[in-house]
Amino acid sequence: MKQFDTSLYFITDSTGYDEKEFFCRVEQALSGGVTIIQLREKNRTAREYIRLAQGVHEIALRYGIPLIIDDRLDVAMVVKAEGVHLGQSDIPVDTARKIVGDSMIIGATTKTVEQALEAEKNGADYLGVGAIYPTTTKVKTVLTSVDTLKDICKAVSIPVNAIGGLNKDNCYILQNTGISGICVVSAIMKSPDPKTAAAELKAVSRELIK
Ligand code: TZP
Ligand code: MG
Repeated sequence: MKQFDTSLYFITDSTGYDEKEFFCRVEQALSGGVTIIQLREKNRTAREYIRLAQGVHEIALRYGIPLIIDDRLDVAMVVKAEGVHLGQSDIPVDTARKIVGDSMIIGATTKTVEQALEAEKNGADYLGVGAIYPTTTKVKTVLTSVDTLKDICKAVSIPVNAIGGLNKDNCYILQNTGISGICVVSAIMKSPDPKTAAAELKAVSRELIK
């Protein structure tokens, strides 16, 4: 059985940072206590994506934290990442599961109970649900209500994480929803102090899910 903790799920965004600064921020976030990390790159060639993934994986392995690759199963396999995250227009979850077998973590983005049940049935290990709040991160998404989030948590037995515009001051609306954790990009990535930001968010998340 795969063991992973989604309580503080950090999604990277290298936009605006050179490689040195990006890796430095990733390391600071890990030292602040993120429990799982996703490399999310939308405008990279496969080779650039692989290079960045290798760099992030090296750091994440030192902290014993699983690396998830967004969108690209091939990149995840090449760098031997612990997992892949698939959206509704990426490789279908059941196809990915057939290719990688049981050991790789597969996450799925879902916005409705139907999508969530389908992803679970097809072999997803966890779900990301949102956007809960409007986000400044570049993404094609619509808002998901807290009621829908709650319904999804009730409907499935795999971990469900909330995502979208979350920061330490606005997570309170996620109380009693049944989530297993929060996903954040900018609250850590754009913080002047990613380590402290991660530590504070982890405390908030642990409080929410206890
Ligand atoms: N999916 C829904 S919202 C989002 C993604 C990838 C971006 C979340 O970024 P932030 O900066 O935490 O709002
Ligand atoms: Mg995707």
